[in-house]
Amino acid sequence: MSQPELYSNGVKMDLSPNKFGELRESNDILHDGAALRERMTQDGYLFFRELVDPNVVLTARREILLKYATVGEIDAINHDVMEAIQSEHTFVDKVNLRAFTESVRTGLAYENVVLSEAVIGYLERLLGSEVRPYDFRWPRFVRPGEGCGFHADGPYMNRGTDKVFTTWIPLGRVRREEGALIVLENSHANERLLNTYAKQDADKEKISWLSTNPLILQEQLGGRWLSTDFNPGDVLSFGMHTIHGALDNRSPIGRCRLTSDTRYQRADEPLDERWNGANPEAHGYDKVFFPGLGSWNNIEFHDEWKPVDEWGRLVIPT
Ligand SMILES: O=C(O)CCC(=O)C(=O)O
Repeated sequence: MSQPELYSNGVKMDLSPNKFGELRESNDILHDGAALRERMTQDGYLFFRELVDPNVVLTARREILLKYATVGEIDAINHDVMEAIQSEHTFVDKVNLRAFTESVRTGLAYENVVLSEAVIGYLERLLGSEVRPYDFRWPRFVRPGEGCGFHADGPYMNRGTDKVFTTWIPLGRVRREEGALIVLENSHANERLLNTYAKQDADKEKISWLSTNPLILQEQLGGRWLSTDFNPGDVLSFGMHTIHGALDNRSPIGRCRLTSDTRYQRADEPLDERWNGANPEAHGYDKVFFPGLGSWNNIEFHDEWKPVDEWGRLVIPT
């Protein structure tokens, strides 16, 4: 089968074997805490096939996609809602996005995935302690044509401890050309980044993406970009220093990508207050997490956090 061309941030990926590879699967060590820690230290990520029951994941997919259909983001008239085909008639700029995003983030079926025994059990073994999931969560809807810049999570999550772990969970099948996550091999151990970028605070220092060019970044840091075709139930987990981003969603049939990224740490370590508590501050109370819409050709909308008015509606600068 021929490999589709892959792009990230509009740049064509180099798919030669020394530049691009498959994520290593770690199902063989899932129940061995010491082995999980050793491999996380060595690779900067752990990847499991079908860690979560696929039916639990697909129930969450349906819960969230019905909400996106309600605001006209996906076409549930001409297609099965589970196909997540982008609608031409979004009215997302007319609704209370603050309420909408909270409803997506706190849905019961979604929580059943990110707080599942399978996910928490894995993290308990990895951390060797009780686990504290972050209160804020990042279910992510990525339209065709959209993607994500390269970064590590540390600068966004490091106010309490840098021993925080992300899980990236596809809520349905995500083929690589539909916007799969990519991690840069060995980037978590790059001394220069550990001494500079990793210590920054994204909000205080107002930093943006480390890079939006996968080839230049790879040239600078070395390593292969790693990814795979993801299936429901798969979980990719990584630490705060692993450089990652996404392949652009170039679905030939207009399928939107639905995934989740959530964070967890030891319960006995201090928390980053941006993401925890009854009303997390996130990146400011006047913004909501709503990635994408760059095609609206509005520079503000290249940010994943969008300004909203007092009614929670998108503020579209003129
Ligand atoms: O899903 C994506 O496109 C980006 C996710 C991400 O940046 C993260 O999990 O930290």
